[in-house]
Amino acid sequence: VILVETRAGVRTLSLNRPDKLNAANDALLLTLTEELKAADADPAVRVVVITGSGRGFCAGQDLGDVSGRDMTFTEHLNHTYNPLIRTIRGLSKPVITAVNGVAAGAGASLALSGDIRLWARSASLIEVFSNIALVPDSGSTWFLPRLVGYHRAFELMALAERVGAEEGLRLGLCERVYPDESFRQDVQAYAERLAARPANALRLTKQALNAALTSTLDQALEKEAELQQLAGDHWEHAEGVAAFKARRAPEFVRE
Ligand code: LHQ
Repeated sequence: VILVETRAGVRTLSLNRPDKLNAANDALLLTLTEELKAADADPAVRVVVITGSGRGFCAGQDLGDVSGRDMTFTEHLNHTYNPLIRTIRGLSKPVITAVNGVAAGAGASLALSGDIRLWARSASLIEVFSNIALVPDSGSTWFLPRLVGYHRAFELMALAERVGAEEGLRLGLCERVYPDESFRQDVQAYAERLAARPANALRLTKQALNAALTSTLDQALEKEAELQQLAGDHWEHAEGVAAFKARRAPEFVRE
């Protein structure tokens, strides 16, 4: 259900149920979460990419796989989707969600959960939940209003309208849009560029930003002062300063 590939410090995890636009079943969600944890623990991995096989990114919950299950909705979310989203947000390495096609329902939440969101020109996002009279889950109620404000978020959720790449970029649902033809190469090149950045500093930056999203200014200032000490004590900082003084490019990757 998940294809795993590592190239030049970039671990790519591909959702692999292309016939169903990578709709999620338990096996897909639990395997993806395990693979993310494995990538976090592997020193050869500096950046993680989550993408989809075939023409879709992820169509959300596999609706053919829900009837007759012995779990409540609450139990199901706490067992599969919520640990996945927490793992992405808590990962010590940058996670790129490379949205190659449609991202719907929990698949839209997954698309929004990355630290960097790269979309193919033909990608789209649908907060599709209200089509089946459910509420947005897997973090959509948290991510989307922070990106577009309450009102646009409510409208997108209430009408379940498809947001294409151009509008997605304008609304801040993604950082970059690339042509379909070169998407996978463009994502790999972007990820390799990110992989050359100082990993410790980025880990601490992710920590600081995540904390700041729910903190006061005072708390953010305190957190920055605490984390700056950890960054400043690390060899990466010495290397950055030495490279600046020597007018050369810093080398942040040490095998
Ligand atoms: C699918 C699916 C799908 C199965 C396309 N399942 N087969 C959490 C916890 C507990 C319960 C419930 O939910 C959740 C969170 C959620 O994610 S709820 C939201 C669930 N997702 C949906 O409601 C999306 C349903 N799909 C769609 O609306 C459309 O398929 C989209 C807009 C994603 C794509 O439309 P098209 O590009 O026109 O493709 P298509 O509809 O033709 O789909 C292609 C195939 O994929 C098709 O199968 P077929 O055998 O006919 O080729 C679909 O049946 C299948 N598929 N989504 N979620």
